[in-house]
Amino acid sequence: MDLRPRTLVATLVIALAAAGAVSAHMAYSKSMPAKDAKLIASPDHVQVWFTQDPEPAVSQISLEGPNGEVSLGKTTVGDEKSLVAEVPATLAAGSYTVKWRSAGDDGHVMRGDFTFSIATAE
Ligand SMILES: [Cu+2]
Repeated sequence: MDLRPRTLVATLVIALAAAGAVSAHMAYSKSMPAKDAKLIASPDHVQVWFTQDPEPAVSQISLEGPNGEVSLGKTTVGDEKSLVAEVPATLAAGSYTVKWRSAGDDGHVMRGDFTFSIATAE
């Protein structure tokens, strides 16, 4: 390793930037229904797990279906760094997109979405 001061500083800057990029933002970890799941019955809730504890004040789960926006219950914090929202009505067959918005340790609001489908309604 080159131990000249300029090289050391450059190496340190690169190392810090890399560490920041890895740890800064919260991210989707898993969900129920799972991403790309093909269900045969309507789920009674949607739950999304993250890599950090979700901040309740900015957290929201919403759901779009074949007939537009589906109203969900209030988004609440669940177990093990998750958000949960009840699905009050039985969902018809079709393709659905879950959209989430939340923030983790650094306070940056992150958004993401994933889809699942229901083959037949119950
Ligand atoms: Cu961030």
